[in-house]
Amino acid sequence: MTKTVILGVIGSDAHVVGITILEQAFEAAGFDVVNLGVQTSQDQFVDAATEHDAEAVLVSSLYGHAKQDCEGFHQQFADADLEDLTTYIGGNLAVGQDDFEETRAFFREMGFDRVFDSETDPEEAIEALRADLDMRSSESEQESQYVSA
Ligand code: B12
Repeated sequence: MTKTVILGVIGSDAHVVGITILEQAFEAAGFDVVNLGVQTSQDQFVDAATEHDAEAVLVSSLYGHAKQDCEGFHQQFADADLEDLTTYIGGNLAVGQDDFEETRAFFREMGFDRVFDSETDPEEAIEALRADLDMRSSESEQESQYVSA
């Protein structure tokens, strides 16, 4: 079954080239992509995920304000009963040349399942998402078998 992913650039960020490439790459890989474009609010991500019954949300941020823009992001999904959604973030997530492992740890702590830097090849994210979604569906199949047994 085709999996739907929501894609957007969060906050006031207007860098559009990266998500255009990601949109094309994910579509070519067989995903249904809902591209919310630049300057997307947290509410718009949540509304789109609900409306399209999405499997994953991919957040892009290039201008260095991702930490502020993502505050409360996962709480909003939890409030909408979407806490099981797979969430990725990528781009230039911090201002300047911070140690990316620290940046990754920060966003993982915030609740993102995976955190990618600006050198990421879209294929890497596609492979990761395929693996994560397959894992999730086989886990829930196992759970439902267990529950029904
Ligand atoms: C073009 C550009 C602009 C253009 C944007 C035009 C447009 N509408 O897109 C303009 C001139 C408007 C602009 C403005 C600004 N910019 Co600018 N911009 C760039 C620049 C030169 C290229 C960005 C780009 O298109 N790259 C090409 C695409 C293909 O790569 P990408 O965007 O990185 O995306 C890839 C990866 O990051 C990754 N990725 C991205 N998101 C995600 C998400 C997920 C889930 C995954 C898996 C992967 C992923 O995959 C993408 C595809 O391969 C970069 C520097 C650079 N060389 O990257 C600076 C840069 C991003 N800008 C920067 C800044 C600071 C700004 C401004 C704040 C400047 C200012 N003071 O006004 C403003 C912000 C305006 C705003 N509201 O957003 C900084 C950010 C610094 C930081 N984060 O520490 C950079 C890095 C320049 C720098 N070295 O200082 N910018």
